[in-house]
Amino acid sequence: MFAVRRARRSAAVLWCTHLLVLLLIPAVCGGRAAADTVLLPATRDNTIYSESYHLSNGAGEYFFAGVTLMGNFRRGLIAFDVASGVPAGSTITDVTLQLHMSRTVAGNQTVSLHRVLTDWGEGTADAPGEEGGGAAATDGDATWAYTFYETIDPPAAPAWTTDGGDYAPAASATQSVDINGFYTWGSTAQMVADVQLWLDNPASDFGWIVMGNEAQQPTAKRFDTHENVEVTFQPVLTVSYEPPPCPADFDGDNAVAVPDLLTLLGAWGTNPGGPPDLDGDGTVAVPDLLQLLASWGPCP
Ligand SMILES: [Ca+2]
Ligand SMILES: [Ca+2]
Ligand SMILES: [Ca+2]
Ligand SMILES: [Ca+2]
Repeated sequence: MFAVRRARRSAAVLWCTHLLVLLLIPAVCGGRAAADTVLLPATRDNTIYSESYHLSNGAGEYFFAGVTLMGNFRRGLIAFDVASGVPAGSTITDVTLQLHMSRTVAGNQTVSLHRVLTDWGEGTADAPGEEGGGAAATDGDATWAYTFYETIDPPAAPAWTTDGGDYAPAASATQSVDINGFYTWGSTAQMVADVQLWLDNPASDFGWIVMGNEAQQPTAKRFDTHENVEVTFQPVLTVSYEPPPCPADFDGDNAVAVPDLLTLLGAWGTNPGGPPDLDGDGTVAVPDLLQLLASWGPCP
Protein backbone atom coordinates (compact mmCIF):
# COMPACT_ATOMS: atom_id res chain seq x y z
CA MET A 1 0.00 0.00 0.00
CA PHE A 2 2.76 2.38 1.01
CA ALA A 3 4.72 1.49 -2.12
CA VAL A 4 1.72 2.22 -4.31
CA ARG A 5 1.07 5.58 -2.70
CA ARG A 6 4.71 6.49 -3.01
CA ALA A 7 4.78 5.52 -6.68
CA ARG A 8 1.72 7.70 -7.26
CA ARG A 9 3.37 10.62 -5.55
CA SER A 10 6.51 10.16 -7.65
CA ALA A 11 4.46 10.19 -10.81
CA ALA A 12 2.71 13.34 -9.67
CA VAL A 13 6.00 15.05 -8.91
CA LEU A 14 7.36 14.02 -12.30
CA TRP A 15 4.24 15.35 -14.03
CA CYS A 16 4.43 18.67 -12.19
CA THR A 17 8.09 19.02 -13.03
CA HIS A 18 7.36 18.44 -16.71
CA LEU A 19 4.54 20.95 -16.61
CA LEU A 20 6.79 23.53 -15.00
CA VAL A 21 9.41 23.06 -17.71
CA LEU A 22 6.73 23.36 -20.37
CA LEU A 23 5.37 26.55 -18.81
CA LEU A 24 8.82 28.11 -18.86
CA ILE A 25 9.46 27.40 -22.54
CA PRO A 26 7.16 30.16 -23.91
CA ALA A 27 9.39 32.80 -22.40
CA VAL A 28 12.17 31.42 -24.58
CA CYS A 29 10.17 30.66 -27.71
CA GLY A 30 7.90 33.75 -28.02
CA GLY A 31 6.57 34.99 -31.35
CA ARG A 32 3.34 34.33 -33.25
CA ALA A 33 2.55 33.04 -36.71
CA ALA A 34 2.18 35.67 -39.44
CA ALA A 35 0.21 35.63 -42.73
CA ASP A 36 1.37 32.69 -44.78
CA THR A 37 1.27 31.09 -48.22
CA VAL A 38 1.21 27.38 -48.97
CA LEU A 39 1.66 25.51 -52.27
CA LEU A 40 -0.60 22.47 -52.51
CA PRO A 41 -0.22 19.60 -54.99
CA ALA A 42 -3.34 18.06 -56.51
CA THR A 43 -4.50 15.06 -54.51
CA ARG A 44 -6.52 13.69 -57.46
CA ASP A 45 -7.26 14.59 -61.05
CA ASN A 46 -9.07 12.84 -63.84
CA THR A 47 -10.81 13.23 -67.21
CA ILE A 48 -14.39 12.35 -68.11
CA TYR A 49 -15.20 11.59 -71.77
CA SER A 50 -18.65 12.37 -73.23
CA GLU A 51 -18.68 9.56 -75.81
CA SER A 52 -18.75 6.78 -73.17
CA TYR A 53 -19.89 6.12 -69.64
CA HIS A 54 -16.94 3.73 -69.27
CA LEU A 55 -13.90 5.85 -70.16
CA SER A 56 -11.60 7.58 -67.69
CA ASN A 57 -7.94 8.42 -67.10
CA GLY A 58 -7.39 8.52 -63.33
CA ALA A 59 -3.73 7.52 -63.38
CA GLY A 60 -2.78 9.19 -66.66
CA GLU A 61 -0.17 11.89 -67.04
CA TYR A 62 -2.69 14.27 -68.59
CA PHE A 63 -6.22 15.54 -68.28
CA PHE A 64 -8.30 17.23 -70.95
CA ALA A 65 -10.80 20.08 -71.28
CA GLY A 66 -12.73 21.14 -74.37
CA VAL A 67 -14.12 19.57 -77.54
CA THR A 68 -12.21 17.19 -79.84
CA LEU A 69 -12.01 17.21 -83.65
CA MET A 70 -14.73 14.54 -83.56
CA GLY A 71 -17.03 16.71 -81.46
CA ASN A 72 -16.64 14.78 -78.21
CA PHE A 73 -16.41 16.64 -74.92
CA ARG A 74 -13.67 16.25 -72.34
CA ARG A 75 -13.87 17.69 -68.86
CA GLY A 76 -11.10 17.65 -66.29
CA LEU A 77 -11.55 17.14 -62.55
CA ILE A 78 -9.01 18.33 -60.04
CA ALA A 79 -8.99 18.57 -56.23
CA PHE A 80 -6.63 19.64 -53.46
CA ASP A 81 -6.60 18.77 -49.76
CA VAL A 82 -6.96 22.31 -48.46
CA ALA A 83 -7.51 21.32 -44.82
CA SER A 84 -4.21 19.42 -44.77
CA GLY A 85 -2.22 22.48 -45.77
CA VAL A 86 -4.01 25.42 -44.16
CA PRO A 87 -4.65 25.71 -40.40
CA ALA A 88 -8.28 25.36 -39.37
CA GLY A 89 -9.91 28.70 -38.68
CA SER A 90 -7.72 30.60 -41.15
CA THR A 91 -9.09 33.30 -43.45
CA ILE A 92 -8.24 32.65 -47.09
CA THR A 93 -7.04 35.83 -48.81
CA ASP A 94 -5.68 34.77 -52.22
CA VAL A 95 -5.92 31.64 -54.39
CA THR A 96 -4.30 30.84 -57.73
CA LEU A 97 -4.22 27.61 -59.73
CA GLN A 98 -1.31 26.96 -62.06
CA LEU A 99 -1.63 24.31 -64.77
CA HIS A 100 0.75 23.35 -67.52
CA MET A 101 -0.87 22.90 -70.95
CA SER A 102 1.14 20.45 -73.05
CA ARG A 103 -0.79 19.68 -76.25
CA THR A 104 -3.55 21.22 -78.39
CA VAL A 105 -4.71 21.61 -81.98
CA ALA A 106 -6.91 24.58 -81.07
CA GLY A 107 -5.99 28.25 -80.86
CA ASN A 108 -6.76 30.61 -78.03
CA GLN A 109 -9.68 29.21 -75.97
CA THR A 110 -11.32 30.07 -72.67
CA VAL A 111 -10.90 27.41 -69.99
CA SER A 112 -13.02 27.77 -66.86
CA LEU A 113 -13.12 26.32 -63.36
CA HIS A 114 -16.42 25.44 -61.69
CA ARG A 115 -16.75 24.15 -58.13
CA VAL A 116 -17.73 20.47 -58.11
CA LEU A 117 -20.78 19.62 -55.99
CA THR A 118 -20.49 15.81 -55.78
CA ASP A 119 -17.58 13.67 -54.65
CA TRP A 120 -15.70 11.80 -57.37
CA GLY A 121 -12.81 9.41 -57.69
CA GLU A 122 -9.46 8.75 -59.25
CA GLY A 123 -8.89 5.11 -60.08
CA THR A 124 -6.08 3.46 -62.00
CA ALA A 125 -7.21 3.91 -65.61
CA ASP A 126 -4.16 5.04 -67.61
CA ALA A 127 -4.81 6.00 -71.21
CA PRO A 128 -2.17 4.98 -73.79
CA GLY A 129 -0.20 7.31 -76.04
CA GLU A 130 -1.17 10.95 -75.92
CA GLU A 131 -4.16 9.89 -73.77
CA GLY A 132 -6.84 11.77 -75.74
CA GLY A 133 -8.96 8.63 -76.17
CA GLY A 134 -9.00 7.69 -72.50
CA ALA A 135 -8.94 4.14 -71.14
CA ALA A 136 -11.38 1.63 -69.69
CA ALA A 137 -12.45 3.01 -66.31
CA THR A 138 -11.31 1.05 -63.25
CA ASP A 139 -12.92 0.80 -59.82
CA GLY A 140 -13.19 4.25 -58.28
CA ASP A 141 -12.64 6.24 -61.49
CA ALA A 142 -14.94 9.11 -62.40
CA THR A 143 -16.59 8.86 -65.84
CA TRP A 144 -19.16 10.92 -67.75
CA ALA A 145 -21.98 9.14 -65.89
CA TYR A 146 -20.41 7.75 -62.71
CA THR A 147 -18.52 9.34 -59.84
CA PHE A 148 -16.87 6.14 -58.59
CA TYR A 149 -16.96 3.52 -61.35
CA GLU A 150 -17.59 -0.14 -60.52
CA THR A 151 -16.23 -2.60 -63.08
CA ILE A 152 -18.32 -5.55 -61.89
CA ASP A 153 -21.66 -3.76 -62.19
CA PRO A 154 -21.34 -0.25 -63.67
CA PRO A 155 -25.04 0.68 -63.40
CA ALA A 156 -24.78 0.09 -59.63
CA ALA A 157 -21.96 2.63 -59.28
CA PRO A 158 -22.53 6.04 -57.66
CA ALA A 159 -23.50 8.45 -60.42
CA TRP A 160 -23.52 12.16 -61.06
CA THR A 161 -26.96 13.74 -60.80
CA THR A 162 -26.33 15.07 -64.31
CA ASP A 163 -24.16 13.40 -66.93
CA GLY A 164 -20.90 15.28 -67.34
CA GLY A 165 -20.59 16.21 -63.66
CA ASP A 166 -22.39 18.26 -61.00
CA TYR A 167 -20.94 21.74 -60.64
CA ALA A 168 -21.76 25.32 -59.77
CA PRO A 169 -23.22 27.04 -62.85
CA ALA A 170 -21.08 30.16 -62.43
CA ALA A 171 -17.38 29.84 -63.20
CA SER A 172 -15.05 30.45 -60.30
CA ALA A 173 -12.38 31.66 -62.71
CA THR A 174 -11.62 31.71 -66.43
CA GLN A 175 -8.37 31.93 -68.34
CA SER A 176 -7.47 32.15 -72.03
CA VAL A 177 -5.28 29.21 -73.00
CA ASP A 178 -3.36 29.31 -76.26
CA ILE A 179 -0.04 27.58 -77.02
CA ASN A 180 1.82 25.13 -74.76
CA GLY A 181 2.98 26.60 -71.48
CA PHE A 182 1.98 27.53 -67.95
CA TYR A 183 -1.37 29.21 -67.25
CA THR A 184 -2.71 30.66 -64.01
CA TRP A 185 -6.34 31.01 -62.87
CA GLY A 186 -7.21 33.61 -60.25
CA SER A 187 -7.08 34.99 -57.80
CA THR A 188 -10.83 35.66 -57.95
CA ALA A 189 -13.30 36.28 -55.14
CA GLN A 190 -15.08 33.03 -56.05
CA MET A 191 -11.87 30.95 -55.94
CA VAL A 192 -11.17 32.43 -52.50
CA ALA A 193 -14.72 31.56 -51.42
CA ASP A 194 -14.38 28.01 -52.79
CA VAL A 195 -11.16 27.35 -50.90
CA GLN A 196 -12.55 28.92 -47.72
CA LEU A 197 -15.53 26.56 -48.01
CA TRP A 198 -13.23 23.55 -48.44
CA LEU A 199 -11.14 24.59 -45.46
CA ASP A 200 -14.19 25.09 -43.24
CA ASN A 201 -16.02 22.00 -44.58
CA PRO A 202 -13.41 19.44 -45.70
CA ALA A 203 -16.23 16.97 -46.49
CA SER A 204 -17.26 19.27 -49.36
CA ASP A 205 -13.76 19.53 -50.85
CA PHE A 206 -14.42 18.04 -54.31
CA GLY A 207 -12.31 20.56 -56.22
CA TRP A 208 -13.07 22.08 -59.59
CA ILE A 209 -14.22 20.78 -62.95
CA VAL A 210 -12.06 22.20 -65.72
CA MET A 211 -14.14 23.01 -68.79
CA GLY A 212 -13.01 24.27 -72.18
CA ASN A 213 -14.96 26.11 -74.84
CA GLU A 214 -17.83 23.70 -75.55
CA ALA A 215 -19.58 25.97 -78.07
CA GLN A 216 -17.41 24.96 -81.02
CA GLN A 217 -14.85 22.33 -82.12
CA PRO A 218 -12.01 21.61 -81.86
CA THR A 219 -11.14 23.45 -78.67
CA ALA A 220 -9.55 20.73 -76.52
CA LYS A 221 -6.55 21.47 -74.33
CA ARG A 222 -4.38 18.88 -72.62
CA PHE A 223 -3.05 19.64 -69.14
CA ASP A 224 -0.47 17.78 -67.06
CA THR A 225 -1.68 15.86 -63.99
CA HIS A 226 -0.15 15.21 -60.58
CA GLU A 227 1.05 11.90 -62.04
CA ASN A 228 3.10 13.68 -64.72
CA VAL A 229 6.76 12.58 -64.65
CA GLU A 230 7.87 16.21 -65.03
CA VAL A 231 7.26 17.42 -61.50
CA THR A 232 7.39 21.12 -62.41
CA PHE A 233 4.49 20.57 -64.85
CA GLN A 234 2.16 19.20 -62.17
CA PRO A 235 -0.77 21.35 -60.96
CA VAL A 236 -0.09 23.76 -58.10
CA LEU A 237 -2.68 25.52 -55.94
CA THR A 238 -1.19 28.53 -54.18
CA VAL A 239 -3.18 29.60 -51.13
CA SER A 240 -2.48 32.68 -49.03
CA TYR A 241 -4.22 32.95 -45.69
CA GLU A 242 -4.35 34.80 -42.41
CA PRO A 243 -3.96 32.22 -39.64
CA PRO A 244 -6.56 32.36 -36.89
CA PRO A 245 -5.44 34.91 -34.30
CA CYS A 246 -5.31 32.38 -31.50
CA PRO A 247 -5.41 28.83 -32.89
CA ALA A 248 -4.18 27.19 -29.69
CA ASP A 249 -7.02 28.62 -27.59
CA PHE A 250 -9.02 25.42 -27.96
CA ASP A 251 -11.55 26.24 -25.23
CA GLY A 252 -12.19 29.76 -26.50
CA ASP A 253 -11.52 31.54 -23.20
CA ASN A 254 -9.30 34.07 -25.00
CA ALA A 255 -6.05 32.77 -23.58
CA VAL A 256 -3.67 29.92 -24.29
CA ALA A 257 -3.33 28.28 -20.90
CA VAL A 258 -3.22 25.02 -18.98
CA PRO A 259 -6.65 23.70 -20.10
CA ASP A 260 -5.55 24.11 -23.75
CA LEU A 261 -2.27 22.37 -22.98
CA LEU A 262 -4.12 19.47 -21.37
CA THR A 263 -6.40 19.21 -24.40
CA LEU A 264 -3.36 18.95 -26.66
CA LEU A 265 -1.65 16.39 -24.44
CA GLY A 266 -4.90 14.43 -24.24
CA ALA A 267 -4.89 14.11 -28.04
CA TRP A 268 -1.19 13.23 -28.21
CA GLY A 269 -0.33 10.92 -31.10
CA THR A 270 -3.83 11.06 -32.60
CA ASN A 271 -5.17 12.58 -35.81
CA PRO A 272 -8.08 14.79 -34.74
CA GLY A 273 -8.53 16.30 -38.23
CA GLY A 274 -8.29 19.85 -36.87
CA PRO A 275 -7.22 21.39 -33.57
CA PRO A 276 -5.13 20.49 -31.62
CA ASP A 277 -3.17 19.30 -34.67
CA LEU A 278 -2.06 22.91 -35.06
CA ASP A 279 0.26 22.42 -38.05
CA GLY A 280 -2.23 20.15 -39.81
CA ASP A 281 0.32 17.40 -40.50
CA GLY A 282 -2.07 14.67 -39.38
CA THR A 283 -0.79 13.97 -35.88
CA VAL A 284 -0.63 15.79 -32.56
CA ALA A 285 3.07 15.88 -31.73
CA VAL A 286 6.01 18.03 -30.64
CA PRO A 287 5.65 20.74 -33.34
CA ASP A 288 2.06 21.33 -32.22
CA LEU A 289 3.16 21.51 -28.61
CA LEU A 290 5.85 24.04 -29.46
CA GLN A 291 3.37 26.14 -31.42
CA LEU A 292 0.98 26.14 -28.47
CA LEU A 293 3.74 27.13 -26.09
CA ALA A 294 4.89 29.89 -28.43
CA SER A 295 1.48 31.53 -28.11
CA TRP A 296 1.18 31.05 -24.35
CA GLY A 297 -0.77 33.76 -22.55
CA PRO A 298 -3.64 36.10 -23.47
CA CYS A 299 -4.82 36.01 -27.09
CA PRO A 300 -3.85 39.06 -29.18
CA1 LIG B 1 -4.89 11.58 -61.86
CA1 LIG C 1 -0.68 7.00 -69.99
CA1 LIG D 1 -7.86 28.78 -23.68
CA1 LIG E 1 0.79 18.20 -35.94
